[in-house]
Amino acid sequence: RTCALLGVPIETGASQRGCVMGPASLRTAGLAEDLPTLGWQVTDLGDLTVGPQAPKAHRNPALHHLAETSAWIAALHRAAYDAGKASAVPVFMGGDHAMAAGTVPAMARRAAEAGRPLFLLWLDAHPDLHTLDSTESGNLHGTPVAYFTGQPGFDGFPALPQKVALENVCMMGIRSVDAAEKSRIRELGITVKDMRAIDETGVLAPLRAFLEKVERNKGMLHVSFDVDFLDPSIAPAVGTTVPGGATFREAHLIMETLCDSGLVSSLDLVELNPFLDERGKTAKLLCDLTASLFGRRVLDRMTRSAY
Ligand code: DIR
Ligand code: MN
Ligand code: MN
Ligand code: MN
Repeated sequence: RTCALLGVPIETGASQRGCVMGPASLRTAGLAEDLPTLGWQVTDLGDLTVGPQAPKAHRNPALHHLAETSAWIAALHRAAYDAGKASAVPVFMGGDHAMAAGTVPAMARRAAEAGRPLFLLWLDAHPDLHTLDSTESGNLHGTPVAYFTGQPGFDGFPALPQKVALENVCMMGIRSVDAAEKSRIRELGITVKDMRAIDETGVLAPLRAFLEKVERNKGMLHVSFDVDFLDPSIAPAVGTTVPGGATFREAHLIMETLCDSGLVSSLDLVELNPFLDERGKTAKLLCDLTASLFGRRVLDRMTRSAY
């Protein structure tokens, strides 16, 4: 079983700087050392780079860094696809969530070539469903889901190589939704297990229902993990904390259950801002959650100083 790590130090989609250090922080926390102990052969592909870009104008004056972010997305359409060729399970170490506009379509193309549909588990406080016109913050990390499900309003982004079917998307942990996103969720009928739903049923029932659907359809499964999915008390290193997030055990149980399913074929770890971290606490938690996804069991877990 092979896993490739690709660093994606993009921060132009976020409101504040720091995500550029995400891949380095995950490496420092030991991501590449944890996975081999679980029987995985790990290759670190290093960090993707994108050169300076000439500015791109857009009718929405709030948008910032459109040219740079678009260049990252185009570079990822190639690099993420190649990483998917090079290993069974590529892990994309972000970087802000705009990178999902690159990784997810690349994984959809990989799935399509294997004759399989791509499913997407979106773990986030936010649905990231803005178009280039509807975003008021102008932060492009709020737009990838609308882009890769093929919604209109993305002139300025690269042409979409392969779209993800709306009915294959499941969102969990959602608790901060802008008005334009709310109407889009209703209109498109996206499956959103918000925090209220998780409070009521726990994480397991909706996750198992989704995994059964992936299995029935012989799908590949991409997991996009935004740090702000987690409660800020355990994961402070993100620019957009929202109270009331997933607990330590809810998050681990999701990862352990995903591992048991054997269905996960790629992973994004996004929005880690080490500038806001407390002695690497959030980076270490992300590494431990990734280890749970890659097979670490409760009884294997090493004692680690408090989160
Ligand atoms: C908000 C925040 N909906 C925006 N989005 C974030 O700026 O559009 N997504 N932080 O992860
Ligand atoms: Mn996000
Ligand atoms: Mn978020
Ligand atoms: Mn907003």
